Amino acid sequence: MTEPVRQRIKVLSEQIRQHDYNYHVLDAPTIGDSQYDALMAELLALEADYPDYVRSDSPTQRVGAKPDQGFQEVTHRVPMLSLDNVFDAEEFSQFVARVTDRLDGLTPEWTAEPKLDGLALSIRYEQGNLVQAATRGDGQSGEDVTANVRTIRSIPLRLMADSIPEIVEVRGEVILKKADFDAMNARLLDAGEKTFVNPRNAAAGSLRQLDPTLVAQRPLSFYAYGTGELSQPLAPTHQATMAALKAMGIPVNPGLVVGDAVRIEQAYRDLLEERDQLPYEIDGMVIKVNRLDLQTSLGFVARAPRYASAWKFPAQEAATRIIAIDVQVGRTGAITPVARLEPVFVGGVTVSNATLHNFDEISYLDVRPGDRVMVRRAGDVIPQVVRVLADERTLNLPQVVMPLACPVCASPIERAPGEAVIRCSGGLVCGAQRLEHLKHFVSRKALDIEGVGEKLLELLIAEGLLHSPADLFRLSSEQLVGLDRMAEKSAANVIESIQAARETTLARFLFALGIRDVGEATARTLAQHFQTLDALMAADFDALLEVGDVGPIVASHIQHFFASEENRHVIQDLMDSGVRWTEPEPTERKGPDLSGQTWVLTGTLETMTRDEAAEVLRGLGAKVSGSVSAKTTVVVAGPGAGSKLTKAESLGIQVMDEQGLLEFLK
Ligand code: JCF
Repeated sequence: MTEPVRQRIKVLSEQIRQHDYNYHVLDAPTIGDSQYDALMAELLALEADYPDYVRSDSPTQRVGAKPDQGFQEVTHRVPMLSLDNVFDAEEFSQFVARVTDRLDGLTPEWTAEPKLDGLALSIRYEQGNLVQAATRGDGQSGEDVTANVRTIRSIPLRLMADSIPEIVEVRGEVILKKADFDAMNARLLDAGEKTFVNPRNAAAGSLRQLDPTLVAQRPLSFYAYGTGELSQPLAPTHQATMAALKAMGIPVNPGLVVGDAVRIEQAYRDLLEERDQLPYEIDGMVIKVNRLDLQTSLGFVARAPRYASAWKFPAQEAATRIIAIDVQVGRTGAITPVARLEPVFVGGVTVSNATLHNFDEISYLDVRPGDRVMVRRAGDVIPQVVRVLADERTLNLPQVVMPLACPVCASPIERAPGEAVIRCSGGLVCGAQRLEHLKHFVSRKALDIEGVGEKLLELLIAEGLLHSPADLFRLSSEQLVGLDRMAEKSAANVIESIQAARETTLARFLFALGIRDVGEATARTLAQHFQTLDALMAADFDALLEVGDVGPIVASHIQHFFASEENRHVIQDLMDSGVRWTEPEPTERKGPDLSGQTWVLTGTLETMTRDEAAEVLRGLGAKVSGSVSAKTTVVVAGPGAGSKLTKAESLGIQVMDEQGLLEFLK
């Protein structure tokens, strides 16, 4: 009678193990969360009824008891090495030259992988079972964190492959993915607990938490990057070692590149570009000699191997001092506090301003002018103040007070219930809002008026020549000459480009109006859905909700916008000034139907810009994405295409060049 139960427990355990592997290692789950939960629930119920059948490697047995006295010390049988660093292409070449020299001129093959910014961990398997996990410590000995590591879902409690060496030590990095970090901090904040300053600290703090039940609630991940003690070799190269670990059920970083030094240098540039899109934080790229026998013959100096190096990225956080806190008024009246900084080099550029988002953020951070702070700049994102270096505040600094009136036009300030943002109520009466509004109107993705920039707009506003967008179309070159020392020829050019911009599209026009929350993509969807401006203006709330990606908030912003007498006047004025577009033809499309397809454009195109190509593809129903994944239908690659092309090739996705695209569209 109990044999079927034992059998069922075994089957369930194996199924769950397989699903863990599909999810964490292959990144390709075959069932949904609720089905997974159901399997787990059935197993838990059976084990509760038959405690004798509970095995220590059962998927239910990840959370164990708290160790009595702190963590035990573990001596690493093979030391855990750290890495030497290089910081630029020059130092990278020197590293390559040094290694090549030591190999008597043999040109080695290299590997490159993202350098995960987490916490190094060694996991020991004996007869395929996880028996011990230890932190790096000083490289010679670390702390026994086995009970905590058992709670990490992506780490198998038992290895999967058929023939496994008696002893396998896996070395890798424990990390928190960016999304998991954000969610975890939000939860901690909700619970009134202390939050972590970055994913690395959160991963380290979680792993060194004494109570495994608490660790189990922290969404830690693990990626292997090598091995420690092995009772027999796994493979002859680093690349093959990673493949062997993956086959045993260990997650390995998917971003491994293999090639000569030129290929590695290209991989560095690609990775730097992709950095912000990756789901986890990285602080550089690890470069290794691929062949393990060559690694061994190169040996190591002090605590780092000669065969490897970390090519570091520019730091994304740096300390500096706040000189002052100013406020800026945006296009929609939103008032944003801005920190003026002592210039600091961070994220690859010198930064002297950082956003503080809103006044709630200022009180939350308790940041004051004069404070030393950490500033973060990631990719194209606006630099931000992430925390105050509280220990370094020596004087009594004044707190920032929230303004009651707009600092530009003195109109009263409003705050919508439940919103953190405060806004100037002045609308287009406010000079700052008017300037931002006009800047947006002429910008590249709106009416795209070349030659009209912030400086000229400021001058025109100051001269009283520009109140609303339509005023632009009434300007004459005589009015421009002399402004900002503008010559007749350039004044004529500006007027010409303003006049040319009257010919536009409905999508661009809608975007240019600057309706709150109506970005480029929403404007395009609205134009496609309603076809005409009149139809959109006549749409009621429910009709707006029928549009994909328009929710109640956006719908109410749209209604609010068109309900305003003043806005309707601005629109009429623009039409009267000759702004026009050809209404899209309702059904007929000139080209293949690309509905449901996802296209990616990369590299440079010659006969058109990428934006123009994207517009054509969207017109045919395709979605145009910035990154390549298994869901990508076609990648169009021009000269200079990098990692996106490589990825498309490795995923077997159709690739075409510009010529191919033009043929295809015919
Ligand atoms: O991703 C990492 N942080 C990382 C660290 C990757 C590696 O391949 C490493 C490492 C530390 C030491 N390899 C060694 C030998």
